[in-house]
Amino acid sequence: MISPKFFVDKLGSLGIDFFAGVPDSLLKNICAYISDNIDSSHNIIAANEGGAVGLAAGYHLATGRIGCVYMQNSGEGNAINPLASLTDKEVYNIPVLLLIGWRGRPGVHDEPQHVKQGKITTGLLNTLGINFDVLSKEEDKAAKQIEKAVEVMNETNEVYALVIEKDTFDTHVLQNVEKNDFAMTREEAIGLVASSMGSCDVAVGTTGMISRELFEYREGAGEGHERDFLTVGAMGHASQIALGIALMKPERKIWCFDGDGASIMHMGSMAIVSGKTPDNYVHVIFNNGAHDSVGGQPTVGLKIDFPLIAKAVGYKNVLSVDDRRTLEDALSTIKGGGGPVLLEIKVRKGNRKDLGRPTTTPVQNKEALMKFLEKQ
Ligand SMILES: Cc1ncc(C[n+]2csc(CCOP(=O)(O)OP(=O)(O)O)c2C)c(N)n1
Repeated sequence: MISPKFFVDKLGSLGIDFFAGVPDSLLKNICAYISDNIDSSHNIIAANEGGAVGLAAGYHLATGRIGCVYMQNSGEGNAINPLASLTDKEVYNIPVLLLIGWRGRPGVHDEPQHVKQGKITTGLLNTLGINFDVLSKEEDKAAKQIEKAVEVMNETNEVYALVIEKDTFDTHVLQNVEKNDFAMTREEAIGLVASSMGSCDVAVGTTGMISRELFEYREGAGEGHERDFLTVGAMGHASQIALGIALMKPERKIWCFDGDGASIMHMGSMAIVSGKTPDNYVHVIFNNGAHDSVGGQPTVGLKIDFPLIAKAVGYKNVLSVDDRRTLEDALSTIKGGGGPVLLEIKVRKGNRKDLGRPTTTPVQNKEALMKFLEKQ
């Protein structure tokens, strides 16, 4: 395995000391090391991976130096547009070093949402004409690959990618943790919101622990899962899936169970929700100020005012709560109607260690929900 310090020092010795990206569980150790050791003007956790490419491009324009963008391979989709129309050699020809966590690598068991992306990870790089190496897990070999990447980028000004397999980096536990001590855990808040849903209501859960905790809540309550769409991939799009359902099923209340990281990833979608004025729409953001599902790296979630943003784009009702009592009050207000509603629930970071995963496949989940939506 490679020590994160070795990797970051090696990049530094070759002039790369600017980072931007979206954290990933497979890159957890290297992301944690970067967070702990690189100052916040040289490590920017971006809203999405395309934004990170933009940041590295701006950094290059201002300094002539090369920035490093880290991402899970699911982020390739968000990054393709700036990679094809900004940094590409046929456009501005701007060098960026990509560090791509390879979830779902063929032959390695992974969750369903990573299987397809794992198969196309290197193919997408080939299609984009981006040179890449799969980073060796041995430091001396990895050092040579990094040297080659930087040499190619210096010579050609082209983007270069290092694709990272599982267990490439040694452990580094994030030290620089921004603590919050809100009264509720996310799981407790999810349970309270789910238990207040009406019998015809639908929930659309975002990527990561939120959907897993919603699934576990139903299991614990002895309920079925047919009313919940658990969006295992497509991070940041749960609010639009919920909107698509809400517009077609105006007689049902549709709840989006969103995260702060996910809603920031495609925040413009909030303006599209309010623009359609769905009075049956409730957007709940479980705000722990972190990308908790992939290692707890900070988001700007607790530094921004979600209710004010929602109000500004036109949500009819906005509420922010941070304990059980105020949440219960908010849920009874929501029962009175008046959507679209934005409910921010400030929660503690962390999850139960024995948290399970949905036992149904994505297709089973979809079919059960569609059947549930047909009934009235
Ligand atoms: C496009 C994309 N980038 C990155 C990821 C990896 N990822 C999965 S969950 C997650 C964090 C979600 O954070 P948030 O929405 O705040 O919810 P929390 O985990 O804190 O409850 C990330 C970054 C992903 N699935 N898709």
